[in-house]
Amino acid sequence: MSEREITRQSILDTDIYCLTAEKFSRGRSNIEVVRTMLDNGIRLIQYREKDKKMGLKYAECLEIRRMTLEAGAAFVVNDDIDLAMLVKADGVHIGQEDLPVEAVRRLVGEKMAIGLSTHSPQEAREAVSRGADYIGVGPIYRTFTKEDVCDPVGLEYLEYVAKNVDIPFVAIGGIKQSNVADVVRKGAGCVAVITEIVEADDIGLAISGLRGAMQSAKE
Ligand code: 3NM
Repeated sequence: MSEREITRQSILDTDIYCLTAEKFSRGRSNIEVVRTMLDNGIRLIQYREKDKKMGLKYAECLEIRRMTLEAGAAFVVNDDIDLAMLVKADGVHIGQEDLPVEAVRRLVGEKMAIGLSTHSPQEAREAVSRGADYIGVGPIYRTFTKEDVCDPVGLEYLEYVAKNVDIPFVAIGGIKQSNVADVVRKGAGCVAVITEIVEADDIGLAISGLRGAMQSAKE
């Protein structure tokens, strides 16, 4: 796959946004899973590990940063702004209860993308006015991967964002090969997935299946 320029504006210019989750990876390490993702053409990776110690997260992020740079892929760190800055990630992804976007911007400077999870039209509007570079839109379907997640917002909220929000967005939550066509038809160009990929017997096959279903929905 050809190299792409990674900027705050272009970070979501790809089809699948893969997130790590070692506890769902069936004995495979995050490094091994990310290697397979990159080898199968994934160009946007988010490091998301809620339960690991900071020292271990730092070591894993350093390695994933090296691997993503080599592959010409973008790298985003979830929650930990210090970690994102230390490893020179392309972006940091935060939630509604984290520091406000304006404060994160003061820390990370003008180059790093800030992604914000949103669950309603009001949160989407606020994300734009606070200066987020992209928003997560979800959970589209029920998910058991994220703890304390709200009820699914369904395709309706996604449709609202596709029609009314001017910054890039990514659909997330319970997205599978079997339902991704509906998500694409409602306007999502990029989908974020955890278990559909990290839990798969064959990660390469899961990626090509999802990609194929997205392509057919676009045709
Ligand atoms: N954020 P899976 S849903 C990390 O709605 C995350 O903001 C969500 O995992 C949100 O693809 C979610 O396994 C979990 O359902 C996505």
